[in-house]
Amino acid sequence: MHGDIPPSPHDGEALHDTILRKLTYDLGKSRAGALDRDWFIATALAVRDQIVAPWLKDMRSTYEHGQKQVYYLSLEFLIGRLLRENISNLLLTTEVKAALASLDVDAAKVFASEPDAALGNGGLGRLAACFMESLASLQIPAFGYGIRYDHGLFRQVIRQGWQEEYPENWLEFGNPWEFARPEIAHPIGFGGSVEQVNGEDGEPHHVWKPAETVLAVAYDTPVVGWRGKHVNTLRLWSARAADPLQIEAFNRGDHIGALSDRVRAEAISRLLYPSDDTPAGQELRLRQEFFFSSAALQDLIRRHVRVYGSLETLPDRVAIQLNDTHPAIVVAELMRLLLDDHGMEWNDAWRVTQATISYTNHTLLPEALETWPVSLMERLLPRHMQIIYLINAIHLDTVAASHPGDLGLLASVSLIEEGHGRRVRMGNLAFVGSHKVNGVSALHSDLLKKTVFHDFDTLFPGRITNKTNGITFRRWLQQCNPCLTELLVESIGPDFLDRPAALSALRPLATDTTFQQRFAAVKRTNKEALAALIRREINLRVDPGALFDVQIKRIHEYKRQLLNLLETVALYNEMHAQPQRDYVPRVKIFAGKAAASYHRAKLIIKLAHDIARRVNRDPAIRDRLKVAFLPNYNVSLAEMIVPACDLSEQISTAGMEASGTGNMKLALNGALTIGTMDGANVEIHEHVGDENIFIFGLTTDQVAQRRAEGWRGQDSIDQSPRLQQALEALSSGVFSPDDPGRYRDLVQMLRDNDHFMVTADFDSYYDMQRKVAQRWARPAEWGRSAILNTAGMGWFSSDRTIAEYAQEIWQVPVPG
Ligand code: 26W
Repeated sequence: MHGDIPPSPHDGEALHDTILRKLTYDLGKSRAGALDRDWFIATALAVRDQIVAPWLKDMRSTYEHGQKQVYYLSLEFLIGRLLRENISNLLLTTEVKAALASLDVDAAKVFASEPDAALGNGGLGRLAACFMESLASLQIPAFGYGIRYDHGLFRQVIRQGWQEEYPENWLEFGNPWEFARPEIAHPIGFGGSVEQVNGEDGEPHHVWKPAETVLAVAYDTPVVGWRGKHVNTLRLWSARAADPLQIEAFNRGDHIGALSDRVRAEAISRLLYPSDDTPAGQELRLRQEFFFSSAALQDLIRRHVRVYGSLETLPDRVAIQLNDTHPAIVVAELMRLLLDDHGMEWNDAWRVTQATISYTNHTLLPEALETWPVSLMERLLPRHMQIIYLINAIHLDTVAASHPGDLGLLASVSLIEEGHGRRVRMGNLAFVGSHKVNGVSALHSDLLKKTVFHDFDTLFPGRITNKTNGITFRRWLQQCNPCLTELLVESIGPDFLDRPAALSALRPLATDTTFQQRFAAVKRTNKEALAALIRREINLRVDPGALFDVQIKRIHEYKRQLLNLLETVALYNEMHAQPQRDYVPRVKIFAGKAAASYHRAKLIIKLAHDIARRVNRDPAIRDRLKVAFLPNYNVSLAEMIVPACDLSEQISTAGMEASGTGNMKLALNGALTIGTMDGANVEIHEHVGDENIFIFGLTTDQVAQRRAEGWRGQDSIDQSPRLQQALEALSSGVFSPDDPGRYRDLVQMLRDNDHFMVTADFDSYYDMQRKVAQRWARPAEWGRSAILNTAGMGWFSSDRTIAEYAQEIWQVPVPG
């Protein structure tokens, strides 16, 4: 069936036997001595065997048919666990569970013992993982390229309410999914000098002589699509020193110095940068970016030349997508490889580069737009800096010719930022080197055109396009919410499993009382599981009958966890002031990590804990309000919280959240959203209908207007007695009796400045939360809205997003 690929040695053998064989011969363990973790590895290896033959077949067929391949370059892939995903996509879930049961092994424990691959910070990294799954599911030949960090995102421990960071060690017991490819090792240069030599053609040629060379070694993980129809590759690079040891130094007795080159080289793939805060200015970060960008290009060029011969045809066979500017150096590196290594003329090389590359922008926040000091670039990547200058000179000449005398325009579209210390603007480099540039929601793409890339949009009309983000429904519905999936299959048939838009067939059932009850029963089951987890993790009892109000995402001021917490305080005050009123019981659930250096975000975590401590123990509140902060948010925790959520908090300052994808996961699983007109909330609002979402707050334009008017937080606070009272409680130490001044500066910041407009949106948020409570008090109405959320989310499948990229950016066919 797979040509000359022999069948897996375990084909035809019961899965039970294969797992046992792996345990015995690959792990060297007996059944009696096996830990859950050992069973996980044995099971994963058995499952992996089933993946290999179709994987090799798909790769071969891509070349045989001359198919164009997509290369998704991302510094982050936030994958989570793979066992449940792989067996689900291979339609082996029942079989694997039965095999483990027959071995007297608890499948749930085996699944839970897989460590999360947390090679990402948040939305951008998780999007890359969803995209890889959708590419395989749509049978589009693709490679993901990234870094195999020894340590992913830090483990968050909460001590006395404060976040502490500890290294995460996902590879500690080995990674059964990957194949090490020590023979695939590309040399990556750093530093040194550029020599000009005269070639045989009499033209000057440039030769970069790096001072230092590090090897990029490939590790491949197969990515299985839905129904196992297609398998792609995630190729992650690990850094190795060219020389593992300086023998001479070692023999001299300098045992540490003998390893210094190796330690320096291998530092490149040691650790994921928690860069949601500010772009890490460290040189190491730039080394990481160049390391994986160059490895990816060398790899795909070698493959292309081997199969197709000439690099002139690169854009016909290769589409390179840059996930934000982290791999933007690819523009200069591809030019260098084409010019210096393959002898192409400048104009041809530029045409090939632009036609091959496209770039996705994920944030408008100015502090997150990458720039690198020219001096650093000149030292680390001297040839690239020359090429960037040349690209810039040609680019600025063209602009000057069409807009004579417009110096402001030249300054704004230059690849170099002049002024205090010259810097290379990676966003501008990515823009000019790409044929398409996209934002990640309709609003965000619109704002790209109006703000950061306004001048570029005028110069290159049509280059900026929108590709609204999506999520893979396999992980975020089928795998994380099997009860709901089963109910949906029973009610509307299995069509939606292959065609997410078919979820709309659910709409007529939204008013069906029996269906509402079944939908609610599924939610209840998921909430009971989450309640048990909350009890286990933070020793807090919560009532699964209460409204589960959820805010799960990175902790950042623009995401406004503080707004949610202030509303919690105001509600708490209200419960004391008006104890006889009817309040719907509510559990406020928070989870998320703060960047280690982001002090205010860490203070917000502390505030959540301080509020929780007081509210949860207050006998006057009884069970009507509970606050739970779940530590160490990651993909696996999200998979527990998402199916159990009633109310999804998407409350960023309008204009600041590029898209959001958690908003999609929660709504898909039947949560109602309370949110601002920001990111993809705008499109979720369109798809689920105005009466099934709670939109509040200032719009992007209103935010901009207030800022222009010199608005201050105090102006809003003066209008709101309720907010005054809440702020007074914080600044006087009601929630921090051990350190009454803990929140004084935070409150003062809200009065003086409040850049994120927490105070401006407070009243409308508070009022909207009361409408949420009213709806909750009418279960049939809530149930109807919840069902209509699930029914309306089909469009937000990452299959739809990827199909749009394929057709409009990559020019690759979407089979089927
Ligand atoms: C300074 C704040 C900040 C926040 C995030 C700086 C940098 C980042 C990341 C590097 C970029 C990122 O993760 N962006 C997120 O990308 C998601 C996928 O497109 C979007 O859904 C999120 O809205 C966006 O914040």
